[in-house]
Amino acid sequence: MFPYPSGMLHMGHVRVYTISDTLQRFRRMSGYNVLHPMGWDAFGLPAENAAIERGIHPAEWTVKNVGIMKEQMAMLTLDFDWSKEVTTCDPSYYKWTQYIFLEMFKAGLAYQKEAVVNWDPVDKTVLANEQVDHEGKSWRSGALVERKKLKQWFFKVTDFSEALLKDIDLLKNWPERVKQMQRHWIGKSKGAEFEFPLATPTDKVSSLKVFTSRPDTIFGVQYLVVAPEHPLINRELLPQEQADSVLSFVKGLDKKQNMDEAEESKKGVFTGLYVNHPFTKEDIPIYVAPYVLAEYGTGAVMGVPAHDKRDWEFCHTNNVVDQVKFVVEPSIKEMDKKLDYSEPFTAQGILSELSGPYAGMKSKDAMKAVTRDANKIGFGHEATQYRLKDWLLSRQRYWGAPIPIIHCPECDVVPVPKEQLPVSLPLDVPFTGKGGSPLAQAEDWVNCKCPKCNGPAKRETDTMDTFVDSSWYYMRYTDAQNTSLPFDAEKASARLPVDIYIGGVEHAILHLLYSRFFSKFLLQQGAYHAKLDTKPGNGEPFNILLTQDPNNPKIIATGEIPLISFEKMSKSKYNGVDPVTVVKQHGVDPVRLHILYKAPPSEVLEWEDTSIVGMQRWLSKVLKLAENVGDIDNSVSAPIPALDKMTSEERDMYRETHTTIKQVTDAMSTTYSLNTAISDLIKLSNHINASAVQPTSPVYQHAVRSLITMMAPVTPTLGEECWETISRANNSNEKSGVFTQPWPTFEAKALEKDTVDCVIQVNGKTRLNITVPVGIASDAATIEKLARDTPQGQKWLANKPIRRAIVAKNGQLVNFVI
Ligand code: ANZ
Ligand code: ZN
Repeated sequence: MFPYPSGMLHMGHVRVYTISDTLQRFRRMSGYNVLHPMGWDAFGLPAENAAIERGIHPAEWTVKNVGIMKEQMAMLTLDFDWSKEVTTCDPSYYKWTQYIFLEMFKAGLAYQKEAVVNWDPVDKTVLANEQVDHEGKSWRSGALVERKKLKQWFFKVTDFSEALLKDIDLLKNWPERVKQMQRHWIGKSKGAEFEFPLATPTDKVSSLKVFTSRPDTIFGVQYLVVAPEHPLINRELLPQEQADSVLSFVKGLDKKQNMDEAEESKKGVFTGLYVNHPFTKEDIPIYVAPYVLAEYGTGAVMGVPAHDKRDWEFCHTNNVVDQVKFVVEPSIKEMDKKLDYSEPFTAQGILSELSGPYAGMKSKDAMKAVTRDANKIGFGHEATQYRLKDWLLSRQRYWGAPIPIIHCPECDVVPVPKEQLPVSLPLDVPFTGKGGSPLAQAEDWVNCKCPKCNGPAKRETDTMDTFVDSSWYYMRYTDAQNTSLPFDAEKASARLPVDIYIGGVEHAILHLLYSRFFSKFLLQQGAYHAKLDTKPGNGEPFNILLTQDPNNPKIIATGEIPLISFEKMSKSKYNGVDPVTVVKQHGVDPVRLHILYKAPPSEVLEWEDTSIVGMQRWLSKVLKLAENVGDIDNSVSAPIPALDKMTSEERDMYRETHTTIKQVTDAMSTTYSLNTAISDLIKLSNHINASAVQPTSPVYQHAVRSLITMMAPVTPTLGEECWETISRANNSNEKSGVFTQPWPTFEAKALEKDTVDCVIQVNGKTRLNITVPVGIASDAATIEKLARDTPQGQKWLANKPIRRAIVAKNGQLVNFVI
């Protein structure tokens, strides 16, 4: 994941990029053609804040930061392909972001509607959530922030809800937890939509639709509740006696400092309207309350206080009914869950006496029956809802990609013709933090000609959410210099999907979901080549490896990650551990090693540098081993003897070397447990150090060479240095450097042990262990002899003759029956 150019890499970045650099070096050595690109998620609020606070232009601030961070990356020996660099705030990039927006617009997937924003009444400007403090006050003016409705741009992500949900199953290499988070975010819910007829219908409105996931509770409906934004809440539709109080209640809600607070509140008022219950024929009151969300379902619910917690609370807060009607009871099996009338019973069960013709049915069957009967009388039908909402992408900010739209008084909304892209940001604008977006104040820029009628028109002054930029950059990497398209389909399909995508788990939902949406859209548009279909994860953008972010808060109850902006996060990360200082102090290789050794990628890394010293010590030992080999004249030419020609020490060292090759290869290519790979490498170096095998032995040289080759991806500078050291005595092509060396492969034969650890049982009871040469492991008579030679064997076998010997597991278990 590319970074936001805040001006300084933090430890979280260092970790993520060290992992990817290590893996890419390993893959290259293994013969792969690797693309390891880097870029900058360079639009966003902090640059604009810097402009407001310090008078630096966002562009200047960003360019400076990119320069600093690039140097830091070089210092960390991160090997990126800079020829593929993308910078999202560069017109050569955002031209294509705008192009994709227009494609979406053409496909009907970008549209405008009203939505609520945070409004600073003093500075008269829209605030991002990050600019509103926990008391609901503006970061700059300190004024209490208000809610205001503005017409804004949306992407119709919900058109892809089912595809985004279903195709999670194709993502074989995604962590299960992340897949679960995405499923939950999409939030598919099955149920029914019911349309209650108004008790006094008018020609303007005659019914009220609700979505319910529990049609089986239909007999428990005691009132209906609509969201404050529901069209029913309108002076013309409300009875006169109630209109004033209802409208003033709803208006009062707007003053609530933040939206969460308003939604949390279970307060509500009666609208004066009733619906008729088609099954019970009763008249049922309609309430209005903010706990019902305008954007979910139909913006209205059937209130079933007996079986829904929110309805229960609402009902009791507002004294809606005298008696709660319980229409579902625990089934016989769940008698222990006995009905307690002091709280709602929210599980499924058996329908009670109060459920009319459905009494006695199981919830599951009743849901079907009620929906079927509702269908018959024209009261409703089956329905599916998704929690996923359309993506509000417009921002009333300067530092983002301008939305390429022109508003014409004659022609309405007109897309900017593609040949006029990019719609560039004007540079000379006021940054005051007051009076709205700087773009809206740039009159020369705003006023333009309508592309359709050539009359005077105005540019859209909203810019795009930075998540738009980052939803397709990985595709641009495959063809970063393209000047006629976002990317070439052939080039993209040759590379995509991304094999390994590494980043913080805080992006498990939005960034990854939006990216999936973009790749599905572009695939549908045929921008991708059909070849992609034959690849795993059809149309899905990448396989991921997410790192756990230690400073990332979690909602304890659900384990979910709350949505916090990346910018806000990065400042607080690893409070004050500056990677540059740490590298200067300890050297880059020990820092890289330490980071990878402390925790596997999926776990939290707590930074503390006490054990870095241990890593430094290990590295000097490895350098010593390289010197031992470098001192030998003919280090390369001497052939490694056949297994049966090796001394037993050589045989052990050879086995240890190849076992390590196997394990490290496995960690680098499949399990990504780089921490255990490092401990395997440490073990191998300890073995070489402790062994009696001399540096003159080709087996020793082979072991050291393998060790250094395998360490190189993790510790590139030490790798190169050691390689030069061991190659100094000869003129072979090894001199060209460790990264031109092939990744070592293991010989299966070398892993075989020449002894077997044999557990000996006597009459089925384990009595002793002996080590026997592989050759005799199935020879019961010889094993018996060896066993009788030990004191334990003498004790348990005594002088008794063996009646039967059972040899199992290739001699690892022998049972003597005496
Ligand atoms: C009656 C009922 C009875 C409900 C019961 C639940 C339990 P999920 O499963 O998350 O989709 N609901 C519907 N629209 C809503 C809105 N706009 N704002 C707030 N709540 C809304 O939730 C579906 C349930 O959430 C629906 O089923 C509805 O309450 C409520 F024993 O209807 B239920
Ligand atoms: Zn026009």
